[in-house]
This record gives sequence, structure tokens and C-alpha cells, in this order.
Amino acid sequence: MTRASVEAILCCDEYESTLLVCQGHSHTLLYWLDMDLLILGFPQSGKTSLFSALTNRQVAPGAYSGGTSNGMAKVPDERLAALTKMFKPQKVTPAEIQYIDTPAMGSGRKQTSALGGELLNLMQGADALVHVVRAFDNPAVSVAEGAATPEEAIVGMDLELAMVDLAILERRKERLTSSLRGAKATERANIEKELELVTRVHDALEAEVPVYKQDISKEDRLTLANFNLVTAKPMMVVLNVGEDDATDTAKMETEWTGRLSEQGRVVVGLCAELEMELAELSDEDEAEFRDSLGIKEAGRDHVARASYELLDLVSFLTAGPDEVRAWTIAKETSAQKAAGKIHSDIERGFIRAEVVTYDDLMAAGGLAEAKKVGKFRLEGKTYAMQDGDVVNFLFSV
Ligand SMILES: Nc1nc2c(ncn2[C@@H]2O[C@H](COP(=O)(O)OP(=O)(O)O)[C@@H](O)[C@H]2O)c(=O)[nH]1
Ligand SMILES: [Mg+2]
Repeated sequence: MTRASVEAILCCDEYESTLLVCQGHSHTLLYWLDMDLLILGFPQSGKTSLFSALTNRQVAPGAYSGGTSNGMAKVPDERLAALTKMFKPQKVTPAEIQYIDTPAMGSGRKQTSALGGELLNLMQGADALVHVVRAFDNPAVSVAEGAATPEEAIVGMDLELAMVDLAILERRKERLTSSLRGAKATERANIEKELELVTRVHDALEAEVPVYKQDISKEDRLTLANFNLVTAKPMMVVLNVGEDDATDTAKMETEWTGRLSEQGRVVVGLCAELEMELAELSDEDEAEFRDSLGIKEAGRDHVARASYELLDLVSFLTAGPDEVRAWTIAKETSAQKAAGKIHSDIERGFIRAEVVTYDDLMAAGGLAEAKKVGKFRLEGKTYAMQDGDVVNFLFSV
């Protein structure tokens, strides 16, 4: 096979099973396939309600309090509807992002951090964190200690996360200091360099600047990546408001975005319980209900949009009579890597990519028309993929 279309690959069983096998494995494998965002927060803040709203899993609130749950959320993309009109495919598949619901964190009053054990492992493996903050009144649901107000919860969580990283950095400092004692002259420079870095990052973190927001060179970030620091991850803060405030979250978002700009947070306001209930309705009923409530954007769409912003993600598109589909990649991902998102064979046997921008395709009215007016480009392995690129990968295996 010297040339095959993406669609042919998408139809074969092997593709499905490859994906399934990968998803059953560790985060390192998931990393290039899916972006995953870990939902965390104080007990009874609405984590599971939000997870249900995002993934439409209809998990009862209060459930999973002792466990972890993974689910995929669809990324809204108006371009898919237009492409569907143009190609009349058998199948339409939106891009997806993975969210992970986590067990309640422990109590920080104990000797160890409230974020230890399994939760810490999950956090270290995630691409980003979503901190759910209780901003609703509900006399029937007790308020967690240390999270009486949104302010307290945000400060408290940031402190917990900082403590995790400070402990990691202190351990590293100790090791480096002791290895410096017996080090040969040739090794000293490297150890001293890392010690300087670790000390600098540690001190800035103590001054309440998360590693994510610190001014650190690319090279130093690579060194730090080995330690899986949790404050190095981008974080979204979801203010979980009550039903009465659900229509008017914009002001709150602006205010909190300003207050948390030092920490580099992306802020979203929504009512998790209401969003969960709305997500269970049919599309028509949901739209009608939202209209009557005056909520313009679905909470899950808002969070997906914020997740894209947080992780600097874009979508590329594939389109044909079999399937129209959107794929999530990091901005500027090379064409060859992006091909691997579809199938590892396409990445391995990459020849080139036929690319037309979504806008050019729409303006031309079809693939053949776009080709005729010279809007089709042939791009090589290193081409930096752009949002809305409609792609056909040519490959040979
Ligand atoms: N009134 C109100 N109650 C909520 C909201 N979100 C969650 N709850 C309630 O708070 C309790 C805990 O919610 P859950 O999602 O299980 O929180 P978790 O412990 O953080 O996973 C449940 O009884 C929910 O019904 C909300 O937006 N408004
Ligand atoms: Mg829960």
C-alpha cells in the first residue's frame, strides 16, 4: 500500500483496538492520544457533579467518593456541522478531552499532605488540573473544613499543592547538596547548576508563585519535568455557583480571573448540579430549557473551551464520505506527530500532508474546487499544524 486515505484506516478494526489497548495503559501512552484534566477539590465541592455534566455519565452526586473515574467530553466545534453538510459522511466524531474525577482529598491536619497517595500520583500524571470550588449554598450538604468560602478553598488548595512541590524540591536539594561533597571537579558544575535551579524555584514557590507561573527557561523546564511538580501544571478554577447565580457568572469570572492572574489561572463559573441535569436532557429539550433559564453556553462547552485555552490546544479536521472528525492536538504540533494522533502507522510511514484551511475549503465549496483554485498545499513532516487545517495524510507502511 503506497497511498491510503485516513478514512480507510478509520474503518478498520485494528485502529479501534489500538486505541483501546493504549487507553488501558499508563498516562505516558495516553499523553499523546488524549489530553487529560484532573478534577480535584475539597469534599462536597461538586467534583462528581461537574464530571457527570462534562462527560454525561450520569453518576449520582456523592458517588465515587472513594474512587477515581475517567470519562471523555466532546469538544464543541461548529465547523463539524458545515463539513457534514459538505461531505454527508456516515459518521461525525467530535474531538474529545479526558477528565478524571478523583476521590476526596484527606485532611491536611494530619502529618502528611491532604494530597498524598493515589491522588498525588493522579495529579502528577495529569496534563492539567481543574480545581472545583464550592460557591453554592446548600444547607443539606455540609461544608468541608478549610473550605468555608471560595477564597479559603482556593488559598487552601494552592497551599496544599505548594507543600507537595516544596517537599519534592527540598528532597532534591538535600540529595544534590550531599552529592556535591564527594563530587569530582568535572561533575561539580552540573550539580551546582541544578542546585541553583532547584533553590530558585523552591524560594519562588515559598513566595507563593506556582512553578507554572515562574519565569523559567525552556532548558530548566526540561530538567524540572523529571520531578513531576504539581504546581507546574496549568490549572483551571471552576466556581461552582448555586442555581440562582447560574445565569450571571460573567462578573464573577472576571473578578476572580483578575484576583488569580498572578497564579495564571483560567476561571470558569457554572452551576454543576444544574449542568448535570441539563446534560441528561435531549438536545432540543436542553436548548429550550437553557433558553428559558438564560444560560447562553452549556457548562461542558465552556469548560472544553477553557481547557483548550489552558493547554494551548487546537483541532485539526479530517473529512470524507466515511467520517468527518476533529482531532485535538497541542498548537504547532508537527504534521507527522499529528498524523500519529490518528494512527501510529500514519506517523511512521508519513509521506506528506495535503492541507486546506477550513475557511478556504468553505469558500471554495468542496475539495475538488479548493484544489482547482490552488488552495491545497502539500506539507512535509515538520509543518506546524494550525487550528482548522483540513488534512489528508499520505503515508506508506
Ligand atoms: N445546590 C447545589 N448543590 C450542589 C451543587 N453541586 C453539587 N451539589 C451538591 O453537593 C453534594 C456533593 O456533590 P458532589 O458532586 O458529589 O461533590 P464531590 O464530593 O466534590 O464529588 C451533592 O449532594 C450535590 O447535590 C450545586 O451547584 N448546587
Ligand atoms: Mg465525588
